Amino acid sequence: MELKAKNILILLLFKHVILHCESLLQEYCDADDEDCQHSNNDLKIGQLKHGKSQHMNILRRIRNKSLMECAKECLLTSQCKAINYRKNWKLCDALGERPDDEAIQVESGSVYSDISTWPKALAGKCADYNCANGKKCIIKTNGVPSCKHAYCKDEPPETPFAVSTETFGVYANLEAGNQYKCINNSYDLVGKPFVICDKKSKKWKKLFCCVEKPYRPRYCSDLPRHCDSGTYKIYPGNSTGFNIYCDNRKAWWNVIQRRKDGSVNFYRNWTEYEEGFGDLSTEFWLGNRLISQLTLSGNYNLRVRMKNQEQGWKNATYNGFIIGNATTGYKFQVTNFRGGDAGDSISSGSSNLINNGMKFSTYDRDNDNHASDNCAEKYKGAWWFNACYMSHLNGEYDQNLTHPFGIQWKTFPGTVSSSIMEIRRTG
Ligand SMILES: [Ca+2]
Repeated sequence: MELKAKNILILLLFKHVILHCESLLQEYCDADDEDCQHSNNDLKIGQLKHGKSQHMNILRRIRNKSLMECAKECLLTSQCKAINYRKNWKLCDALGERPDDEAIQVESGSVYSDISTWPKALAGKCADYNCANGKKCIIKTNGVPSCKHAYCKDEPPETPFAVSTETFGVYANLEAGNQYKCINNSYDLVGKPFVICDKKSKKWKKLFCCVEKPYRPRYCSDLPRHCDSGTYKIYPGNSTGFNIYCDNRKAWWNVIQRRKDGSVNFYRNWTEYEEGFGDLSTEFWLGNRLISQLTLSGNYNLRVRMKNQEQGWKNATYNGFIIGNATTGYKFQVTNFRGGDAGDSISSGSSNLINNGMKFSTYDRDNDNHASDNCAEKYKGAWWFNACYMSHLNGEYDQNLTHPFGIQWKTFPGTVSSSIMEIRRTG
């Protein structure tokens, strides 16, 4: 009985709202939007706050929607509490929790409406179907409701020394590209001026950082720590600069090699290994010339991170990493093994297999210690071969291969599926 009384009260309230708002609602309906134009008591329309909008916590910004469709999108979207609707732009914002009342601003041409004042029935079969944060309800072709990713559920990342240039606030749709600029011209914007909600990871990605001028890092560790891992141009020595992948994990590391998916062929000749190849965002070899140039310009540590199916990620770190110049055959040297759960497969093992101290070898330049074999040719890669190796991280990418073929690190048994070789300046 109590429930029934409550329902009647709600109906009466809606009726009041509709009578009161109908003329106002009309002006927000498009001429060809029949549903909206002829909304009546069956559609208990929300309370509209004219000339208002919420500029924070915008879960989704959807273009080309009518007001009704906008309310529907909000009902489908998990965590959606209200909408902004801008008639002139046909622009719909599905809004998350309002941080405080001050988050509602004056904005002419916008209406704000709390979603609780709209009938759930607008969402059809999705009306009582709850999706997890970050998702929206969709009706599959067989008529059954289901959830799919629609926005980044986390807060957008911090952007030191930068401000958003989005007129209507930062929004979180999958693939949203929110534009930013640096606070003033004492900063250079490095990268692309966007923060995006990445479609693949469903997480925010910051594609830039604002760095105090002049921007001329000699190596990755000259970058401020608030910059994210990514590709940067560095200028070691008097060089004109080159692009490198900088990894920001507890400290800055310069990445010199990466394997992850077999998308790049690593069976290449001397010149290609000398100049570098591949794609800095996927798989690559930075190039012996540049690795040599970097490591001869200061003291570096080498860290190798590797993953295989059996054991997951493991690592090995070395002090004093140097690659000699071209006349030494890009000779490989580390001072000592510093530690790591992957074990040492560079400077220990059988003396005829230890890679430390060896020249680089490719199929077209046999600098190895094997009298009859060309190790690079035999193992379809290129490395600092002895006769032949304890480690070979430039081997053929094929998860079906087993030792001695494929990508190998002797003290980390199993074929490696991902590897990262990175170096860090220590002085
Ligand atoms: Ca040989």
